[in-house]
Amino acid sequence: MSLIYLNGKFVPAEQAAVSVFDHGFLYGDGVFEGIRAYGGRVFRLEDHVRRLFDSAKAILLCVPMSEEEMCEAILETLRKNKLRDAYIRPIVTRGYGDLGLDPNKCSIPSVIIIAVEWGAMYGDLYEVGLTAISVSVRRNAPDAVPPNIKSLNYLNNILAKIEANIKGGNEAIILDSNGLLSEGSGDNIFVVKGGKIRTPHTINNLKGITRDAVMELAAARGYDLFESDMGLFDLYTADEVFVTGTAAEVAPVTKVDGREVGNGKPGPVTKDLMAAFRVLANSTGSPIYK
Ligand code: PXG
Repeated sequence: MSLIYLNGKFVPAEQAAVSVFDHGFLYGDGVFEGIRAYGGRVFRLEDHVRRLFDSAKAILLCVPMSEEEMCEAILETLRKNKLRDAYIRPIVTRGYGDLGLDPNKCSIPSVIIIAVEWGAMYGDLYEVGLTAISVSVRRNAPDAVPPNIKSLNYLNNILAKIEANIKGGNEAIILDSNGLLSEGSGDNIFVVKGGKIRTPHTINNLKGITRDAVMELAAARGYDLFESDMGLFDLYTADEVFVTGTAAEVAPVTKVDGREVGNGKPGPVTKDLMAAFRVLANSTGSPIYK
């Protein structure tokens, strides 16, 4: 039975509960992170915790602990559960309030950390590649719910995922209201054309930590990589497309809206970066056990 960190205590999973009056539940008023541990090390722990605190700051939510304390609580949750390869989900909600949406009625945020054993997300799709579908639902505008906030309100992404599921895709490609590429339902997107790698600016997507890592790896390997606005045409005519995310890692996309990407197989740049990411993820990170 796994142990959940709940407001400073470790509680057996079946007893780990928050109130139905928690505004995280009532309004999606809260923030979260998705973090991986590989072989006893947490990948980019400080970056994830920084983003969690940035998301909280953007919604004027004060996390009742320091970033260092949050890192330590995450490591302790992994130790309590004797985990080495894991998926970690820290959550901070507005906390207990009344049925009104005013966050001022909530005095104490809830802090939860869930950690579970976790392997690869897409199985043999890493060899075959994902089938992606551009969906009709648009990414939240930066002046609505900024897509940079990893908030507990994921309905925009869930609607996109539902549409991709219905249309037979493994992942959704979401455009913004101007028709520019933003991201997948849970990952960032990269396009390779003529040896150059491009990814959207982060105004309309989550500032992905895997995205950052892949950009660093690409630079170190001498690839020409830059951020740019792109549309469906760039996807349809790409040599290679891949997505990046904590869950997805680096995953090839070999079909978009019925069009084969390149020759319909994962391309050389994608494969190179997949391998480089695997090495990085398995050789760096904050040690769980000293
Ligand atoms: N965009 C969105 C909307 C995300 O939710 C990413 C990009 C990639 O960011 P990172 O920092 O992880 O490289 C995410 C992260 C899941 C799952 O269960 C999804 C994410 C993370 C963990 C689990 O599908 N998405």
